[in-house]
Amino acid sequence: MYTYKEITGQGEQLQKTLEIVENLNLEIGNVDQVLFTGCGTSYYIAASAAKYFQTVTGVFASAIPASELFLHTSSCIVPGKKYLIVAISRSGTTSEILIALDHLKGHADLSTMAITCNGDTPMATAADKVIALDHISEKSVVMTQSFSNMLYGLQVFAATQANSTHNLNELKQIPQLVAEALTNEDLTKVVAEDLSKTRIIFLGSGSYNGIAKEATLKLKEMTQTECESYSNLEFRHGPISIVDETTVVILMTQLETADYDQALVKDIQKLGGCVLTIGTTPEGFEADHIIKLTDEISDLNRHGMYVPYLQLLAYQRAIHLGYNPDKPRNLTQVVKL
Ligand code: F1P
Repeated sequence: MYTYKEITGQGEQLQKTLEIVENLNLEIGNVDQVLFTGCGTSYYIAASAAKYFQTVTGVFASAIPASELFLHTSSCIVPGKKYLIVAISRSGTTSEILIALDHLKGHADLSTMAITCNGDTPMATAADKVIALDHISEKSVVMTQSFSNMLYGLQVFAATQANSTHNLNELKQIPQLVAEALTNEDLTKVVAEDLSKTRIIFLGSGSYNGIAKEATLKLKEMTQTECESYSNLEFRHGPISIVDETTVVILMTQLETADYDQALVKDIQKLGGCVLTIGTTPEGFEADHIIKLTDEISDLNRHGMYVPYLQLLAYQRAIHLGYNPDKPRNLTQVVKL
């Protein structure tokens, strides 16, 4: 199963990504807005990367699905503003991203940067600057290492733009921590293999919301389970009505949201739902299952550590259900229009 190998072998690849991005000269100059874009998993990278970039650099950043950039340009681009478009694609050949880059040329004052796992593609050629992570050559249809490495690469990019030694030093610890993370696979199996839970919800807030969305996509792609994701407290505003004893909520916790997260866990449990938390939690925090991550890395830089658990959970459920995660239904590595 190459999907399994790609999920569990991420630490080494992240180290290589760090070295590549640190050694590139990626000065972006003065821009009003950085617009991160991609499709599917690559769009979810954009969602997390944009929030991270804005927090670390103070430059306004947002994420837009690539198709929106050419279908609804004026809702994404303000005339007269200067943009950096960051195009994200594992393959570098997805139709929407190529159409968007071509379309925007005439519509905005912009420069472009691509991040991809294939530096020799139309997207890389079209962009002014490229982060080429050619060491990631995934066989799996579903994106695993490519998600974690492109997101991590963009975090290192943001920290170097901001000259932020503190953030960079924390990010440098991530490859080793990820390599050590998956030693106990039972931590996710307890939820993945519980088939009495048929409704699965992923919650993450801030720059973790893109990861919650990606976790949902991984589970859908590998198991065709209908699942949902929300920003943590948004879950209370309607979606919580679906909670019952068949529901499991996987909640990404951070130290700065812990009090709110604890109250949310209790509310879900009161309705019969089960909660697995992944993240940093203070002493005394209660949930049905807890995967506790180190708090030596701040909330801002810990993303890479959550990802393998969420990918593994989808993989384990697929195996338990008798599906082949290497051959997901109705999917191809690249979608072309
Ligand atoms: C993006 C993508 C994947 C999805 C599927 C089809 O590809 O939409 O997220 O899982 O395999 O392609 P890319 O633009 O990053 O190559």
